[in-house]
Amino acid sequence: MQFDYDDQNIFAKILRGEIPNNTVFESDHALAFRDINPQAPVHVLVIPKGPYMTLDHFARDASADEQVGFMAAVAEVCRLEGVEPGFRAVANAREDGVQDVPHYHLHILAGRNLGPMLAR
Ligand code: DGP
Repeated sequence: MQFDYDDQNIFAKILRGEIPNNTVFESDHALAFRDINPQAPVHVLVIPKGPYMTLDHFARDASADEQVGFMAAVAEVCRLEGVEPGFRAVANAREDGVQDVPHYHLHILAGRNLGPMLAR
């Protein structure tokens, strides 16, 4: 699989500080910020700082430090957002996954019962 990262995507612009965001957490390897169109009371996007398009791209090519750093950011977001009653983590990828922004991001959704996983 060939991954051609587009550095003009909106999350690349957020990482460069060209577009503002509502930051929840930031580390050397990851940025977490509130989704502009929240689908639940808590809707945070966690993104790696490196140029990865999708979860499978990140899992294949990111270094161990980047992967550990990313998951540590997920843990920190869960702690900060108080998701004890439960949450959902979603990573959309490519066309069939209906991914709009081609920079890997994990949606963290919480704050209400999220219902069935997929709408029919
Ligand atoms: P996906 O379909 O998985 O690629 O989701 C992309 C999400 O990104 C979608 O829920 C809306 C959010 N989003 C798009 N543009 C912006 C933006 O400029 N700022 C923020 N905070 N979120 C954005």
